[in-house]
Amino acid sequence: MKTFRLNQVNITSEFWNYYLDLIRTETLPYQLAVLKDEIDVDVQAERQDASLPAGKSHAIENFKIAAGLSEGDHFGWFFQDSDAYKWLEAVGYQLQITEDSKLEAAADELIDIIAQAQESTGYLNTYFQLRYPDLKYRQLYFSHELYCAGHLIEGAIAYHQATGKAKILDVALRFVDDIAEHFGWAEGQIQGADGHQEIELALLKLFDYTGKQQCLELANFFIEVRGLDPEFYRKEIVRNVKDGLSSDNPPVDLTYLQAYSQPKHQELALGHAVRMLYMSTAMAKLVQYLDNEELEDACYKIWNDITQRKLYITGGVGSTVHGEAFVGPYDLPNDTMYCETCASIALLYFAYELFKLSPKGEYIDVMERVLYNGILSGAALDGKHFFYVNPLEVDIESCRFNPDKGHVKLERPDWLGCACCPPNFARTISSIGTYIYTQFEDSVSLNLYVASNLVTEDFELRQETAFPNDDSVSVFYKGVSNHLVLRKPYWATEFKVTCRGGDIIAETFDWVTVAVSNEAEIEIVFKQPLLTITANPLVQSTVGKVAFQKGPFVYCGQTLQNPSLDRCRVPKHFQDEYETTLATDLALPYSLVTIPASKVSAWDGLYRFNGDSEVPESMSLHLIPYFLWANQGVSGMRVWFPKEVVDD
Ligand code: FUB
Ligand code: ZN
Repeated sequence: MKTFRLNQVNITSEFWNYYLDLIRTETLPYQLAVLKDEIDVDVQAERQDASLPAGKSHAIENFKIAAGLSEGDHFGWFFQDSDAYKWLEAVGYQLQITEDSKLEAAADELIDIIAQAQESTGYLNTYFQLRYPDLKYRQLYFSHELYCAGHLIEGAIAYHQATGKAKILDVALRFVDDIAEHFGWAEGQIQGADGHQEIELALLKLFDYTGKQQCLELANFFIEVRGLDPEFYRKEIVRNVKDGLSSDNPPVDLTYLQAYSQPKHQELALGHAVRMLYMSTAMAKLVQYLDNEELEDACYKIWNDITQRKLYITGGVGSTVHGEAFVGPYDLPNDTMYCETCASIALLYFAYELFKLSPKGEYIDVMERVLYNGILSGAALDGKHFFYVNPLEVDIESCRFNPDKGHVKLERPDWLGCACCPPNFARTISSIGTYIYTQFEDSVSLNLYVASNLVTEDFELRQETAFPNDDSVSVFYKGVSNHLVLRKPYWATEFKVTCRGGDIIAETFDWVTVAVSNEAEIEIVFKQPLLTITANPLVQSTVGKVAFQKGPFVYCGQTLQNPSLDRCRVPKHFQDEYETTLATDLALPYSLVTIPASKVSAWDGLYRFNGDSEVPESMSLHLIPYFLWANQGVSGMRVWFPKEVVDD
């Protein structure tokens, strides 16, 4: 199995090109200006807590100070460096698909600064270099040094792949050497892992890219060592206090950072959602290189725990702000949830690695769900405003007054003090081309319907479609004999495949396999009706409610179009009585869905006793794709709608 390089996949889809162009021409220049503190933007803390850094980014200034090019102190989170690395990674992906000399020059300038900030040993982390040089690699419980190293590695690979310029890759490789010297099984080496996973998956990418065995071994080491000694972090803290290096003595929460046991023995998605999913991604990646049944089994168990019990319909994960974490099964509150954009991104990565391991449609289904919903909602259509938290229900007054919702923002801020999500969005969407096709031993799968051309040495494959705004896809194939495995999305009805020059040789509920030789033309036609979604009744927050989906998009209602949204009830036995219009009032065209609904009336005071048989008034409920919400100003919003209470 292998994925195709981004420069082999030329995206022609209007929908996706909107994002690709937006990120290259608007988002990345904007993000760079923010990272350089060059523009006046409103940088908000990600949640209500006056002690959190906000107000400016300072990410690039931190590198300049560490490089001796500027003076001052470190500002921002101890992982602020990673914002710049993720930006660089996004630039790397963009340059693989489109030339942009301005962006490349800006990236080169940043790389020069980063390279100068690196110590002669290879170590590179501006927070520790500037603030706590004596604590390097000694506070792994929170330090994020290896997390930042991981993002440096990913950025370096993407940029090297795009430009062939080795400078940043050399920086990354020298840092890896330094890490390999300090961490490992040998006596005197550190036998512990970074509190925030990321290095593991990055090292595996680096192994993929360079073939360096050291990277595979180190990735395996970090996966194996995690949770091996549950006392590791406590001992580290005690040692620092004893050595007079730090007075910090925080309580250690091993579940939060998934170090309560070794990953191969973990079965549940617990703790901080992004950490959990970066780790799971690395686990699923590792078993593609090293046989490890226990680890593989753990991946499937974690996957099932998430998708069967802990996944929001929007592809969001992480039900609580406390620790930005997973909680117990079926606990999916719609209005206090976390659903960090990064967590959905991490779930996309995990899903795709599992798909490569075991090509089942369910992985692509989830991948597509997070992509079109929980990830796209992370950025505004102008590419310059970002959500960190992606709610499924927003009541304006409640968000203003209820401190339990202090993290739920009504509009996407310009930037965030903890800016992990904005550049994560940019790098992930810029690499969309990776997810469309996958090469297996004797077949190519078409995972996502995205108008594009795939060109390899052996064949050319073209998808022509206006999907998601159309119900058909034409596939043109030219090249060696092959099997094309076409995904049958679960949301599509009447999925029909007709071939000219190819034969359908197998069909399951989620795939159609077509044998092709030389040249073939395949026509796929399907329907994307409005689907009503009901959650397992064990999910208390959605009892008696339904949500709507059309094609890959989950829908939501906004108070802007539906002033009585919070009193709205949808028909109990909803049939097909809805209208669809192609709306063009936003930068991207979308299907506006209108359904007949009713609204109940409110009264003065709170309670009435012994019921009341008031007749609800009818209304039309206007629904838009969830990812588009909050693009037209402050608005209440909801994804789940209570059903009408009527006698059967
Ligand atoms: O800790 C680094 C990043 O910041 C995490 O992945 C996010 O959840 C945010 O806490
Ligand atoms: Zn984030």
